[in-house]
Order: sequence, then structure tokens, then C-alpha cells
Amino acid sequence: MYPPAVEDAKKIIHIDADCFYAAIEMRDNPALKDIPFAVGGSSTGRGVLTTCNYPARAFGIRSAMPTSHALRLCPDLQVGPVNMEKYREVSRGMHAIFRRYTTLIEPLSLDEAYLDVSSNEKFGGSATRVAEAIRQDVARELEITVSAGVSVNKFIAKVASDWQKPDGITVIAPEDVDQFSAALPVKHVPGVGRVTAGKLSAMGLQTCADIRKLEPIKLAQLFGKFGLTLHERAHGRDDRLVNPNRERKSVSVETTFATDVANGKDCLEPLPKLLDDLEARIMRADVAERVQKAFVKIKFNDFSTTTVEKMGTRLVEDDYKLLLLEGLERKALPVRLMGLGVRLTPEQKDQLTLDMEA
Ligand code: TTP
Ligand code: MG
Repeated sequence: MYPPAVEDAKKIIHIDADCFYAAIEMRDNPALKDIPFAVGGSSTGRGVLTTCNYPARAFGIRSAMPTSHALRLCPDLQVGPVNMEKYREVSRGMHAIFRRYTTLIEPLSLDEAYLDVSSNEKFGGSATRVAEAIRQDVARELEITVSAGVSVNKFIAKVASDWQKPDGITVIAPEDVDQFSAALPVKHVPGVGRVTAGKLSAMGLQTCADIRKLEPIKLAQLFGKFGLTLHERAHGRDDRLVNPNRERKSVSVETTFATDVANGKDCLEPLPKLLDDLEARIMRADVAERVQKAFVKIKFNDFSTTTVEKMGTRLVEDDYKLLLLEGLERKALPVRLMGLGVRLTPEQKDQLTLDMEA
């Protein structure tokens, strides 16, 4: 039964470091602390920022923004190079701290993880106090700040960790989940992108309380399988477990067309932008060395999905174009969504062993 009785509720923490790469650079060079500062630029060979500190954000500077654009917004912006090895080391330090409190840790990226502390008996079983202890340990030992969300499931914990960033903690108690999720603007639900939010807004639906008025079948008609997930999230529900053994097998990005596009060359239009996004995401997930082959996903307007992948394909526009054209031939239907991805080779386990000994 959902929602579970209060005493059966899980205790999930979502941790997300604040302006992670920039925070580490500021720690190592305090002169950067109070001036607009970003990490990225030419050293990545792509001329985009990976992230920036909060003074830079006041100018409207954001992750994935071209450095040239950021410098127009703030000519005094300092841009430093990416030091992945250093960020990996801090990430390992964060995980060593997490393991003091639970073994149920699911990393999402270098600076972000879910922790299930339902069975933790420290601090009288208080997940809030565990989250506070983690935040203190990280601040003291690694000299960066992390924000935390504490609640009964992954979805609410993740939304909550973002609620009072930076250096914040937000706790949504079991009895408050219903009200919190009802008031939540639907664009904050993970998986709701620009197009989905736009469609809902055009129907006069802004919050999860608005979504609750729609029958699941209606949501499924509008958004396919994701419509059913949206129905669950709108009620504050998420039954996904924290999975410590999850290994990333692929990285992908996708875009839903504002209106379905006729099957043909027009579908290729978002390709360059999507490829940029995919490259940024691969870098962020720190898996560039594990890229094995390219794949594409196409969703037709009858909600059927096809994927095309081939050994030997690489992260280049021409290869994606060929895969997409092959996929488009499979059904003579307009296209609703297009995705690009890469499959990854299995993780090197010796890295993990090192991790465990840290
Ligand atoms: P995020 O957690 O998304 O961002 P952040 O930690 O910099 O800032 P926030 O305080 O909002 O959490 O990403 C973690 C790191 O991943 C970030 O420091 C740099 C890297 N990254 C990229 O390289 N490219 C990107 O597009 C994004 C979003 C992040
Ligand atoms: Mg972060």
C-alpha cells in the first residue's frame, strides 16, 4: 500500500555538492571565493563552462554556457581549467564519509548520491541528524559544502536538496509529503522538460495538485509511459529503491519535439545541439574513457520506440546521422522524440577497490 504507514516509511537522503568543481578550486585558491569565477573554457577544448560559483550565477552565468557568452555577461569573470583528477579525489572523500553512515549508497554523478539510512541506528534513527553529520564531516574534512534533502523517497529527497541551496538542508517529513508535492510546480519534477511543462501549462496545469486532477489514462495518452510516472510523482510517490550496485551502462540525452515532426530530414535538425548536450553529460558523468559505441532512440507518434546501435560508431555527427536515418525508415510515422546516446564498457573494478579502502 502507498503511502506506507509513517512507521514503515523509508529514510532517504539526497546529497548534492554546491558548485562542485568551482568549490574545490576556491578551496585551493581562496582569492577566487568572492569574485565571479567559473571552471571550463579552452582547457576542455569546447569553450564551454562546466560550472561557476554563486557570485558568477548572479550575472546569469550557468553550466554548459559558452565561455564567450559568459564573458559578455560578466567581463571580469575569472575562468580556471578543469582538474578532473582532483574532483574525483574529493568525490572519493565524500563517499568515504557516506560509508560511515550507510552501505546503501547510489551515486548519480561525482557530486551527487542517494543514501538509504532507514536502518541506521545512530542519532536515535534520525535521518535529519545523519544528513547534518554528513554535511559537517564534508565541510570540516574536505572544505566544501553540500546540500541535503531528507524525505521518504528519492524523488522528494532530490527536490528537497535543491530547495535551500547552497549549504542547505531541507527535510520533508512523511506527514508533509502530500502537501509539499501538491504545491510543487510540475517543472521541478525530474523528467519534465520544456516541452512537457509547456504542454501542461497550455492546459492550465502548473502544479502537481493540478496534475492530480487528470486520470492516469489521460496522462498516458499525452506522454506515454512517462505519463504514469508523472501521475505517481504528482502524488509525491516514488517506489524506486536506492541501488548501491547500479552501474552506468549508457549515457543519453533526448528531446521531445514541440509538435510531432514529419518523418524525414527535418527530424535531424536538433542533432548538433543534442550532440553538444551528450558530450557535456558524458564529461559530467566522467565516463569518456568507457565510450564503446553510439546509439539513437526514436519515438514515433504512436508512442512506439525504436533504437539503432552499431559497433564501431563514434561520438560524431555523421555516425549519428546514419543511425537516425536507419531508425526513421522503420516506421512511416511522424516523430515525437529523438535521443542520442553512447553505450559504455564495464567499469574497471580496481578503481572501486581503491575506493573501498579510502
Ligand atoms: P551540478 O551538481 O549540476 O552543479 P554544481 O554542483 O556545479 O552546482 P549546484 O550548486 O547547482 O549543485 O553538477 C556537478 C558538477 O558537474 C559541476 O560542478 C560541474 C559538472 N557539470 C558539467 O561539467 N557540465 C554540466 O553541464 C553540469 C550541469 C555540471
Ligand atoms: Mg552539485
